[in-house]
Amino acid sequence: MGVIDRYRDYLPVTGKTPVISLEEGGTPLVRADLIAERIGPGYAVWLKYEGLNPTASFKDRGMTMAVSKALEEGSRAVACASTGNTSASAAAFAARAKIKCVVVIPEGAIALGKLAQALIHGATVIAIRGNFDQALDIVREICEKYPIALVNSINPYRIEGQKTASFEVCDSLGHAPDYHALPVGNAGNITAYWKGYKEYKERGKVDRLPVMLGFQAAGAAPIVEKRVIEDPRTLATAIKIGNPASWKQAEAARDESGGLIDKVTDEEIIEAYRLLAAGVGIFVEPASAAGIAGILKKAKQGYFPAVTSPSERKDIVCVLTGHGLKDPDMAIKCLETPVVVDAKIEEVIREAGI
Ligand code: AN7
Repeated sequence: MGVIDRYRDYLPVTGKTPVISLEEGGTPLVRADLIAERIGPGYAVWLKYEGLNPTASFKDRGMTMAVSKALEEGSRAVACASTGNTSASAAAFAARAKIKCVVVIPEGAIALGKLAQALIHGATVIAIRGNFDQALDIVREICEKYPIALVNSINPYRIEGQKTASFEVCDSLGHAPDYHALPVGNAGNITAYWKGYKEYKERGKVDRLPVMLGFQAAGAAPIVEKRVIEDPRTLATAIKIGNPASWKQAEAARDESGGLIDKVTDEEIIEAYRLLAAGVGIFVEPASAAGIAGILKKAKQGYFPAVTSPSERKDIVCVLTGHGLKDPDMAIKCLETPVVVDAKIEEVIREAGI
């Protein structure tokens, strides 16, 4: 069952809404003691593994809503600007809905897996000589002038679908976490999680709210630096965004929850990326490691208070937004290439150190 059918009572859908679903959501919440040990005694770290959605990123939750509502409202085409994952998701759901999908991306700044997805799902892909923020401006204007539904996260239905992830976190834990950490790019995800947590509390499903911890890449940290970044830079291409569309909402989530939005360097991101893969067994794309890099950085700074009683476990949920196979180039780039030997057993044994 997809997120619309599972959480229908919390979503702006009716019996007349044509549900376009790829059975998104229902992703696991994986405990990661290796990370928790680095936070401190009494802490548990849970990884919401959103890379296990149908197009391998968290975007599918919002996209099922956006495309279903676009279809309900009579649109025959959807469009988005994207750093990659939104385009992959939009292309897949549009294919399922049998409508046209136009995606505008920054040339040369999209991970290979994401571009392959958009193309194979049949989207019309246009690369601009410019960055994500310029692509979004163009698509916004096109959708104002033509009968095409904009499916970036400024589309309120995207946020509605996306918020189901916080319901799942609460349903899995049996309560809201103490802290909720995630990467921040265009800031739709942090906006949606916060909305979801608040709604679950209003409906009496949980009795508290988490502290929201958002992390931007240091070279693309407009919210942290309180200014638009004209030329954002980071190897985490998914969050290479200089002027987030949901800037204000992200600040509201931070302030209302008593949380923070901080930045992590590319080195810290890659360190967390490798730790997740080699130490925890979960392969994510670099942007997804920003949340882990962030909590490790905050732990080193003494941000997390000591837990005094063993019965008072504190839960940190970290969202892993996209699968590592989205960006295979990055994994290969930061590792040594395999040694090549002659096809002889002795040579393989020697190199393997058996
Ligand atoms: C893996 O696909 O903006 O703060 O166009 O792909 O909600 O933007 C992707 C963003 C984090 C940031 N992790 O989320 C796009 C796009 C991954 C992402 C983010 C993105 P938001």
